[in-house]
Amino acid sequence: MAGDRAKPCELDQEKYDADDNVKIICLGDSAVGKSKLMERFLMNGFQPQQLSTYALTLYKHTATVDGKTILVDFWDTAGQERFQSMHASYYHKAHACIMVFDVQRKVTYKNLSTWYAELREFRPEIPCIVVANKIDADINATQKSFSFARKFSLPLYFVSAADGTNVVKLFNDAIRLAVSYKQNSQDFMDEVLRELENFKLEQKEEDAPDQDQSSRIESPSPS
Ligand SMILES: Nc1nc2c(ncn2[C@@H]2O[C@H](COP(=O)(O)OP(=O)(O)O)[C@@H](O)[C@H]2O)c(=O)[nH]1
Ligand SMILES: [Mg+2]
Repeated sequence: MAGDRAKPCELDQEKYDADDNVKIICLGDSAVGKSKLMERFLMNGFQPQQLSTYALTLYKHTATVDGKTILVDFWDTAGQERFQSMHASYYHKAHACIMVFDVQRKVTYKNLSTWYAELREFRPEIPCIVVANKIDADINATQKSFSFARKFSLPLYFVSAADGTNVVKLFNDAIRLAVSYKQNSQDFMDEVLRELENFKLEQKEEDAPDQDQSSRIESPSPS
């Protein structure tokens, strides 16, 4: 109805220009676990706002980064991802992206390239974390090589919304990346990549070559 198109204040995106406000978007196919991940992270006292007119859900969160209080809005799709494309306003002013696939469904991994292309069309520079979800359901997933992340030099996290593995780390890192992007610094992104790289090396040294089931970063191609 054209008459009552008054913009709800929740969608006033001007606020994301303020220093203490960041917007983090979540992308990925239907049913990969995007909403479950949000809920898992914000388990205590989250208040999702369903904005059904806009096919999205906002999760509000307050974080402390370097002693500063940051208001974080996580944007979650609510059905529109079925069309493998989001409205431009979804990307508008976003400071970081969490891009999820389901380790049990290969097609959701393949579709990352479509999501990534659309993300870069609207937000060429924002930090993006690739998330392999549901590792609880496929214990061998962490052993597989998911080259997509490496190809684009993106951090890759193996997580489970069901049992909580790596969920808090994922979101806290995403928040730091968003804040650091806002401050025009690549520093934290570099730090995360370095940390993941070291973790990978440590794992390689520590583990028996075949049987390890612990969560680990993807292995580089065999040397
Ligand atoms: N085993 C397992 N199932 C999960 C996990 N995360 C989500 N699911 C299930 O996957 C389905 C889709 O989750 P949902 O969060 O709605 O996906 P979304 O469409 O990406 O938001 C639900 O049945 C969840 O219970 C996980 O880490 N492990
Ligand atoms: Mg959802």
